[in-house]
Amino acid sequence: MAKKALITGVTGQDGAYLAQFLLDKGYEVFGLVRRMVNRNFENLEYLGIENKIDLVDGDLTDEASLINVIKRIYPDEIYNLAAQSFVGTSWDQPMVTCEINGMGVLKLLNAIKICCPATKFYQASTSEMFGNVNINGIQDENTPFHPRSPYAISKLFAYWITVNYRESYNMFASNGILFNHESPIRGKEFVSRKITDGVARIKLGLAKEIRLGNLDSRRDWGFAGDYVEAMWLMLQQKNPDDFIISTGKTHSIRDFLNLAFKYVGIDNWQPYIKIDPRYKRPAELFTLQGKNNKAKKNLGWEPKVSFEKLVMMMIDADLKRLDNS
Ligand code: NAP
Ligand code: G4F
Repeated sequence: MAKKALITGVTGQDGAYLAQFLLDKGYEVFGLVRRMVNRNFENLEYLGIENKIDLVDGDLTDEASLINVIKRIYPDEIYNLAAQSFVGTSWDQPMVTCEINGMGVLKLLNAIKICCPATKFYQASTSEMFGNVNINGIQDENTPFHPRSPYAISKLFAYWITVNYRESYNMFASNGILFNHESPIRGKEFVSRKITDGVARIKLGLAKEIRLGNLDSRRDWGFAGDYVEAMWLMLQQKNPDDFIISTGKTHSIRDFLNLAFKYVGIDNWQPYIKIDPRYKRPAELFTLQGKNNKAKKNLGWEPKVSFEKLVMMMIDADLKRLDNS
């Protein structure tokens, strides 16, 4: 019989790629979707899987809905990818962010403990939890946390409650500490897609500038399609554990701009960039670079898509989209 997986956040970037990955592995895939006036299945449609997933109604902030869904499906694996995932918004809406990203995870773990304690659980933890610790070095699973945003703080609660349920109730609950990962279906509010969409528009004569904040921050950027495999691998291990998933390399926003503009034949990008204080953050996280040795050794996982290839893939996809619109 096919294994059953429940994905929360299935309409997001990672949810769509993970659903595609699990469908290819022969899983029966269920996706939790919350009520919206206008539901958006764009990412699932982009990957051509919108009709292959069983969509179930529920919201991470509503424990009763989670219990109902879990009792209906009895999934073998649950991947919790749902979140208010935009760091910038977390200063404007700190309570909603903590309600979904923090308490929502506790509600989901509790629902699993009550209904199906043997179900394996994956929690989407984040490199944001490290903050500026070890800024000149590389972060690994032993680096202490110092979160710098309401988003990171909410995720730190979720990280520890996942560890706690594992230790208290012997549940199979693992944290993936994922560094930034992007793709052609990344939300346009994130800097990578904002740049590739903006560069494509400038190339096609549809825009004149891109407004950005801090160009000096550095991120360890990988491809989302590679990272969802690591999520799955974590739940195939004998024992639950926590893993960093990253490329091990770091680049600045300026590096990203250099590469993106160069790819469309523009060498001097400075005139197209306007610094806008609206996009600067109250507390910045300057540098992220993750050491992925544990994942390489224990999961046999490695990133396949390089930074350069990722940027080109995203620009190609944005050029194609805009050409067709
Ligand atoms: P994303 O594209 O923003 O997707 C977030 C998903 O969560 C959407 O499907 C959204 O549904 C859903 N959601 C939000 N609030 C919900 C609620 N109350 N109940 C049910 N669903 C809800 O995020 P992503 O980039 O795919 O990231 C996936 C997860 O990994 C997130 O938890 C994120 O914090 C974490 N993470 C991401 C990265 C990265 O670089 N991408 C790195 C580390 C960790 P709607 O369509 O209804 O809005
Ligand atoms: O693309 P970003 O918004 O991603 P950020 O804040 O690193 O968060 C992403 O990665 C985390 C993993 O480390 C996830 F947990 C989280 O859910 C999300 O997926 O910003 C990247 C950097 C920041 O330093 C920001 O200040 O880019 C800088 N930046 C400069 N100008 C900008 C802009 N960011 C955005 N979004 N928009 C700008 O105009």
